[in-house]
Amino acid sequence: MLGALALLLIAAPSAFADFFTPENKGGSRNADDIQTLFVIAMIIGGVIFAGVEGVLVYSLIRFRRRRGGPEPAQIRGNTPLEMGWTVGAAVIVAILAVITFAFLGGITTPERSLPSGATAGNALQVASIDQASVPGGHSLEIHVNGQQYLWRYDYPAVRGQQVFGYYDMYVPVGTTVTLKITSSDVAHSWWIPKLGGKADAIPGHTNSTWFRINRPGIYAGECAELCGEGHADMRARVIAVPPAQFQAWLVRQAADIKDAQAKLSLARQIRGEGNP
Ligand SMILES: [Cu+2]
Repeated sequence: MLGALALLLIAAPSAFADFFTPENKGGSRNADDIQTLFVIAMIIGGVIFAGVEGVLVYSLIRFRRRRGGPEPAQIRGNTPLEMGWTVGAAVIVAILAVITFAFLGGITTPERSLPSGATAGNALQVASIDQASVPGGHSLEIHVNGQQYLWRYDYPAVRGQQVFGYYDMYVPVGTTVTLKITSSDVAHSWWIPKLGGKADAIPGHTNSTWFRINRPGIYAGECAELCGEGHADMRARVIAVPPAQFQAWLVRQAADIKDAQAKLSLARQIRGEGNP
């Protein structure tokens, strides 16, 4: 049984993430900050765990009743000790709260795009870009819609032509991407571990999150809210490419969609003629 269990775990290395910590580093700053907070809390928790378990195991061995020996001392209550660890625990919680609030701003507030990122001057000259989401900077706003069982992305329009895609989200590197997340059926959760925390996708409500990827790469994730029988297949990838490549993709996608829509309406017209 143990062997089979170990084999199963080895067969699913992605379930380990980074073994002890969340997947991190090389994605986006908010994910890195979440990882740092996790490590700080884990170290404090680890020291306490080792201390408590150490004293417990030591006492079990050192002060156990020996065969034929007298009954060990029975101690009930120790006010200074109990006061001590109550105050100590409260101090640790306060320290954790202060550290968390120190990081929280950097996690929730989008950082600015890099000068090399996509701007109205280069990659986004064909699309409208949103100015409001990032203080003092610009961002690429993408609308994410969870649907049983896929993710739909709506990008800025290209010369009036809507641009959308599924499963793979293309983004330019060095550019702050702000996501507006919602759902058109049940509750889902958008989660690309290396690009930040989970964001619920709720029907009738819009949640926001952001990321900025500095190097080209592919970042995988999946729906993190059980949403029905196809939940396990509700994966997503974010593909970060250089701004010029992103612009080319955006234009091509707009043209493909325009073409497909034209063909569809033509097919409908033809059907309409044959069957009034
Ligand atoms: Cu789901």
